[in-house]
Amino acid sequence: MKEFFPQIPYVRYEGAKSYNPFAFRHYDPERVILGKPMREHLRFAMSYWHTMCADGTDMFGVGTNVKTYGESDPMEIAKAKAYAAFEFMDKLSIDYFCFHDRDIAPEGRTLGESCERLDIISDLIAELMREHSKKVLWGTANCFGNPRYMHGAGTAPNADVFAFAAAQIKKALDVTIKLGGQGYVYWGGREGYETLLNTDMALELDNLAFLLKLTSDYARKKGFRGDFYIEPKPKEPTKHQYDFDAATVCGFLAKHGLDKDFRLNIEANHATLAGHTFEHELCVARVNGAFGSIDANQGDMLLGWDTDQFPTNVYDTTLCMLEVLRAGGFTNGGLNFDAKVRRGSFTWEDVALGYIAGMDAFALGLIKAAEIIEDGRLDTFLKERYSSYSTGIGKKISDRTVTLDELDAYARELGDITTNISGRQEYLESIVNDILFGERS
Ligand code: XLS
Ligand code: CA
Ligand code: CA
Repeated sequence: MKEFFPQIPYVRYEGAKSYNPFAFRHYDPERVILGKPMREHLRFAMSYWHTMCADGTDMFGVGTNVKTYGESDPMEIAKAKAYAAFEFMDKLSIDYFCFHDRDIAPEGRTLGESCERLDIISDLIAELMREHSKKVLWGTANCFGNPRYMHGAGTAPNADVFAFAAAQIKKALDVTIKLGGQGYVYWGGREGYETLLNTDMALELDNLAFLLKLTSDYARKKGFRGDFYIEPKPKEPTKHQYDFDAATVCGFLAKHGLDKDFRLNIEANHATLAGHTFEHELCVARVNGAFGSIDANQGDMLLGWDTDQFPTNVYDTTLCMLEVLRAGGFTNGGLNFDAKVRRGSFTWEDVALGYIAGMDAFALGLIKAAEIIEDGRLDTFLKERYSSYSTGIGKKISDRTVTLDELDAYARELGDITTNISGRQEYLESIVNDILFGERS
């Protein structure tokens, strides 16, 4: 079998003292944290699009890393790419991958030809999955790249485009089911708008909900047991993306009766673009019973767009993993590296080093989040902060047994409120620092 990446060795855990760049310093797959191996907590996935397809092209220049795998015919490239993908996942100890239909097989001249190409390549991928023991975290359809989707897919003003998108998603679901995918993502792509002068927002949103219902019902009928995810993003490519943030999406799902069947795929970079922290978006998902999966990356606070960088900020990964642990961990979801190296990091070694950095940052985040829970000071503080709801009038509020008249009478007796206690934010932040960098760590 041809080796595509002889320059990348099999990456193993060597411990925090190792200087080997091609070793994990924190990700020790079998190490048990809070009763579960790290591998099962983290469920790392490779994104097929960034890793196997994106070559560094940006609006100012062509690619800097060739990703044709020694072939020139599009279908031969797709086959070689599949072999290369499994070699890469093996070398990085990654168990899952995520893909768009068009990442794995090139679009044909007609929808029929595109579907045939997907059948051929997904047969090969199914075989490679068995051979290499890999799983699909989620699949999706690229309903944004082709010019036909210039005005959106499910929200397009042109009914033919809606029909085309529905058919494309139907096939992407077929392929996801065939490959045993544990999830299916609907990212809004170009589902949004630039100006209300040419947009019927109510019609577009209703159509989008109908498309989700139609296609998710189809998948359930075909026996799909995994999760459907919506992936919030506030802007880019359109000025107003309809799936702005977790709260917007939860409201949309509830309004259209989709909240029972859909969860959220939260991406770190999209959270910060929406003006939220990553952990805020995860918490909104969790408290709405919609926590599902994560696109692991990070943005650049000085840039206003979606840079999809490999996540290396351990403060963020710690607070993220704290949310994941509080949500009870992943069920069908996992950590998909929707991340790419910078254009100037143009070698395959850089791609591998990006994954190692990201996987180690999340492994460390998991270790530290578990320490925060075991330390208990944050949880104790939180419990104490809301303790007024466990006795007296607070207990009655919690039990929902209080009446408005009772609250009125009680409040009139209070005089001025003298029972507020400090929020202690600075102290709590120092506890996090203590756990991240302190003597005990
Ligand atoms: C783009 C999105 C996209 C989805 C999958 O910003 O992150 O890559 O995750 O279509
Ligand atoms: Ca994403
Ligand atoms: Ca992104």
